Amino acid sequence: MAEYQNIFTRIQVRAPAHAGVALPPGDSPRTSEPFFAYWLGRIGDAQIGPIYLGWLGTLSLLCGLIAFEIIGLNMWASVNWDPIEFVRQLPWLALEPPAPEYGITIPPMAEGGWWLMAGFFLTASVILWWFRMYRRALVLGMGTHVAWAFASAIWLFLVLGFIRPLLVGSWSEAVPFGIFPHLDWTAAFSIRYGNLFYNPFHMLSIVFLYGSTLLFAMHGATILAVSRLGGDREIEQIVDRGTASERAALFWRWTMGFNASMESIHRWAWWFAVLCPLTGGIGILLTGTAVDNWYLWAVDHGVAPSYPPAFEVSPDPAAAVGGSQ
Ligand code: 07D
Ligand code: 07D
Repeated sequence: MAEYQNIFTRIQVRAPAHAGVALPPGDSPRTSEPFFAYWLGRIGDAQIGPIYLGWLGTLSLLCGLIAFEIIGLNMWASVNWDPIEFVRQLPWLALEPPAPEYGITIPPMAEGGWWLMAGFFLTASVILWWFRMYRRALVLGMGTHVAWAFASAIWLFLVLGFIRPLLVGSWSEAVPFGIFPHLDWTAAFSIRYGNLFYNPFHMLSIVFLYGSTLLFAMHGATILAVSRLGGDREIEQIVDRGTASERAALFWRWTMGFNASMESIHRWAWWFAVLCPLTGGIGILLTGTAVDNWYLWAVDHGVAPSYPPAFEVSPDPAAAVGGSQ
């Protein structure tokens, strides 16, 4: 018997390439001749394609490409079109949102207009991709769980770059495009609003982020540990007694007194993943709208101790004279 105790898939099942179920009338045909890739077969299914592109997929890729081009060309322009500098400085380059004086008006192209346009196309791309996932799931007779999990990430994305800037009346509050610049934004946002660690929704989001990795580790490890007994054949395992899956359940009942079921573990995974950006989005939405300084909020609510009044300084730097500039 082949051993499954390996980080790679040990067994590749090869059947003649299969195009998948028939599509309903009105759907586009699937594109590309299927082929097999041995190394991809080591981490997944070796058959590549055919892919369903359809008009939603095509439009989404097109919008994504436009956004990517706008961002890339602006970054390239920012180094005077020098290709070497572009590659060298790429992680530090940015396409920044408009300055605060523009509020939520449409600024000149070079002063944030490109940022607004890139944001528009990126958002269109993400939303079109969402509809694609939703529609493909329906066509396959599946539930739409993947689309709703994706919607949760899109919620945080929209809060960060669109909904919250609208609520506070300024595009300048939104995230810049750029690898390190968006990290600088994240750090600056936290400091500007009094330390995001004291935002209870940031706390919740972290719970679900860490919780997701823990659950993923537990589930992945458990199934791998019983895959030599057929534990990866989940459907038979759910309905049968005395299976590898039952042994896996027993392992957890013996070690921590409780076990998920083959069905419930996937519901746990779904909820943890979904709640991470969902709670995160709520936290960001409350920042600068309902709460201006999370540290002072935490002091008020008995979460953090206040600093001793040793110095004659304002407890809220943002409220000090000139603090908002
Ligand atoms: C592994 C699936 C594959 C996806 C990948 C990402 C791009 C961006 C475009 C330069 C897990 C593809 C990346 C298309 C290139 C341009 C214009 C998913 C996997 C490989 N971040 N963030 C990263 C995005 C925010 C934060 C990396 C996007 C918030 C921190 C990558 C968004 C805040 C750190 C990236 C977004 C925030 C990162 C790796 C959108 C708070 C890191 C991502 C659309 C949530 C890490 C240098 C990854 C890093 C990192 C992309 C939003 C914080 C560039 C697309 C504003 C603290 N972020 N991020 O693997 O190494 O995700 O940064 O909202 O430390 Mg970010
Ligand atoms: C970004 C959802 C949008 C992504 C979409 C994907 C493409 C690319 C291309 C496939 C990730 C679109 C994809 C366009 C396609 C290809 C190739 C989800 C995104 C739609 N924090 N923090 C979080 C921690 C601090 C800050 C969440 C830890 C500091 C800000 C998470 C620590 C400061 C924000 C989290 C820590 C700070 C966050 C994100 C530790 C900085 C947010 C969850 C140990 C100094 C975001 C409420 C997520 C949030 C967020 C973790 C520290 C700032 C749990 C572990 C105190 C401003 N932080 N953080 O799912 O929701 O992101 O906050 O120190 O906005 Mg934080």
